[in-house]
Amino acid sequence: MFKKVLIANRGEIAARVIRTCKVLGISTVGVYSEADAEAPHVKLADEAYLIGGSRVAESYLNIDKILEVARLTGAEAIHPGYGLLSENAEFARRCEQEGLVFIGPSPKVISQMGSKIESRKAMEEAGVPVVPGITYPLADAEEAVQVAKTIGYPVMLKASAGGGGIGMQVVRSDDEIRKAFEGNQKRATDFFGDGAMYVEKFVENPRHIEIQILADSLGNTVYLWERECSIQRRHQKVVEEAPSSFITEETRSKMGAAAVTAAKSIGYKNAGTIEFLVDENQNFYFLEMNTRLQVEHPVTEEITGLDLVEQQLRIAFGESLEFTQDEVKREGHAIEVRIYAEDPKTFFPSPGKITKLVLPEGPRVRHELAIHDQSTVTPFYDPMIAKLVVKGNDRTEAIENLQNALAQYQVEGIKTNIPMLQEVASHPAFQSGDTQTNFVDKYLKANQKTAKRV
Ligand code: MV4
Repeated sequence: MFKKVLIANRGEIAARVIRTCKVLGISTVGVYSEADAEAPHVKLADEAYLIGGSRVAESYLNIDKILEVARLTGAEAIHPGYGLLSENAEFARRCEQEGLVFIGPSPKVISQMGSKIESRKAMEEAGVPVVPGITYPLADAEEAVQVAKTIGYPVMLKASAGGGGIGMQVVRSDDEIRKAFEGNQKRATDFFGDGAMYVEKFVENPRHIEIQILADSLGNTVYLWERECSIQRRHQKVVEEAPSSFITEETRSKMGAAAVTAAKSIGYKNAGTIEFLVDENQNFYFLEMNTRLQVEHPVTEEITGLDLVEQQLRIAFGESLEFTQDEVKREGHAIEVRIYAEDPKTFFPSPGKITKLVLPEGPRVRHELAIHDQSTVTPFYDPMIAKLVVKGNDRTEAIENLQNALAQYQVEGIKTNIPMLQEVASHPAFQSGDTQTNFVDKYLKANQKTAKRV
């Protein structure tokens, strides 16, 4: 196993990766920005280095600086966490050039899956179901109108480089496409430096269900069941759970097999996630592939008993998976909620100093923390400050544990979304499993008030 690993990230994910490294006897190198001098991950790492200013462009995205720290400390591998440089093909390539192991797939696979058009094309060729649509960039709005004629309205106009809903719009007529095309293309160009657009059929009331896979460098690939992540607000996930209460055993095994096919067809290596849209009739369609560890990985760990960071490290070191598909466990039900430092009424970030932090305890409660009592939440980074993960023998028990844990959770000094999470957990629609992607707009009071204002 590696002796020393650099963690090119911050917050709860850096702390999470360091924890597993400690268990495996791997020495850890942290990096941090000026704003993060007192952050938990700096204290947890065996050694940590200041790499620049508070803004991510000056520190956590500074490839040269991070590679310099790796060189100086003798780290053998870099774990990128999620966000930041985790899906940056250039960073993965630079690691390779420096003789460092990037804990992730090859740069080629990262860029292929980073393009929605390229990934749709690869999946279609591999026989993985994709939403009906095209796999080449549109020349202009008129071409989009022509394609919409063949697939039928409503369609979705999407940016190939898209993320967070940017450059994406549902359109229901020729005129709407003509009105929407240029604006979305411009937004995609401004945000991603890539204005390639495509269209696909709009799936009504879908669920977002993703399959976790593990693939080693020897060609072994397994799926670790699914996560249901339909409850989102403006493309920010809020609640994730495993298993999904919606899909049948038959859909589950078909989606798992499709995810394994997808990973094998591109020569994937690492932990990875294949996102699918699932419609009301259990039809599923490839949406995109995430070539990193995800925020919501703990729910998969809770039901399988596996440590996904450990698996990533073993795979990156060249080890073979130690279990087969039949040996992957699925036990109980796990739910994760994301705790954001935000005003529950306006949803604006709420930076400040945490004056009191009381965490619920218990055998079925797990915390992933980016904060501690007296720590300061700065406006420079993602406002997610913690994740609460609960388990139960079944979904009902997990929801009960979630409600109890949320009731005991105390954060003072900053505002958090805990009231909104309590509203979700106690909502009859959530409890009955009616968790479609429109859940927040449809059921949550606080959101409905602001939705009208913005
Ligand atoms: C869709 C869709 C319906 N039909 N594509 C949103 C984020 C981006 N990654 C893809 N998204 C969607 N793509 C087709 N063809 C609906 C969404 C969507 C959505 C998907 C998952 C979770 C929440 C969502 C909220 C709004 C729209």
